[in-house]
Amino acid sequence: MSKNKMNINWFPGHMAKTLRQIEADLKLVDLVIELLDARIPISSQNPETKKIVGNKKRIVILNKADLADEKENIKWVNKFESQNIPAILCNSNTGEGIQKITGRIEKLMEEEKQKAEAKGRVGKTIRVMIIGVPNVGKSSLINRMAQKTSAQVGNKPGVTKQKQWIRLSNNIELLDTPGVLWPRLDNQNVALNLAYTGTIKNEVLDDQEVAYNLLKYLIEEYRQNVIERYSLKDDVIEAILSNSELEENEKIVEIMNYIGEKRGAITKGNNIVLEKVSRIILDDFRSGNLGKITLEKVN
Ligand SMILES: Nc1nc2c(ncn2[C@@H]2O[C@H](COP(=O)(O)OP(=O)(O)OP(=O)(O)O)[C@@H](O)[C@H]2O)c(=O)[nH]1
Ligand SMILES: [Mg+2]
Repeated sequence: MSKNKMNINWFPGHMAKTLRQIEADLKLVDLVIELLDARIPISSQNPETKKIVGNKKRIVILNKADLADEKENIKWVNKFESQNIPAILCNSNTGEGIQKITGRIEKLMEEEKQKAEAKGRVGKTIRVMIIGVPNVGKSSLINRMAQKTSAQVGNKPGVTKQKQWIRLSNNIELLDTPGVLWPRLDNQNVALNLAYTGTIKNEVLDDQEVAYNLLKYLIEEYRQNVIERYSLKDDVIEAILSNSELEENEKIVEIMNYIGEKRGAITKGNNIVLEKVSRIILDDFRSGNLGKITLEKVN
């Protein structure tokens, strides 16, 4: 397994341009929806978000909540709320949780609304934009929010760059182009988390290395999910893990072999094909077949 792939630069060429675009768009909105992956709320957050968003009001959406551990979802919501950041769990594929968003936006803007009304400005529009790392579900969320309220999409005159706005309710409009932020890849743990969830594509990290590390985590934190998914035997796993003749990494490879045996990932010569096992594990994780799993827990 190669280690050197870890140090790849992650689209730095687009970074400055994207950032300028986001900064320009931010000037047009009152509030930012920051979309995070509920399975990796830390790794899917751009470290510069606070700086980029500045003093704008912010709502966090923990998306793909359907794929994450329900107990951990609740802990994460509480953690954000305890920092005064409204947080909502969503599944942008089915629309679950989406209906809560406009209510939270209105609540967050209540004070501004009253101030505006005191000055005689009634019915002021609240403008919102979505930001998030690639693949976190920005487009899905926009489509969901639009559908739910039978969106009116249209050009608005009077805005310097003609932007598309989607009217969500009487007074909320959503910018229909999301701000794509880059994830942080200088940290190997973050890079792996983004690879497990499919944010970083295969060219960046190799499948075997990613699957090996994922399985290691799953055996520690979600062992029963692995055992059930591949019909493994508890005592075989126990025997591998307590085998003092095996190094720690050999134990995980041994479990990969065991999964390969169970799933028929075997060549004619009866060798387990680790590449195939790796794909099986990664596909099962990403599609939710390994169950609801959170990779970063509140500590
Ligand atoms: N299970 C699940 N899948 C989701 C959810 N939201 C989005 N997806 C899936 O995640 C993938 C990426 O979704 P997109 O909406 O294209 O993500 P994006 O942030 O717009 O991606 P980029 O435009 O590439 O930055 C798609 O396969 C979606 O179906 C969710 O809440 N749950
Ligand atoms: Mg998109």
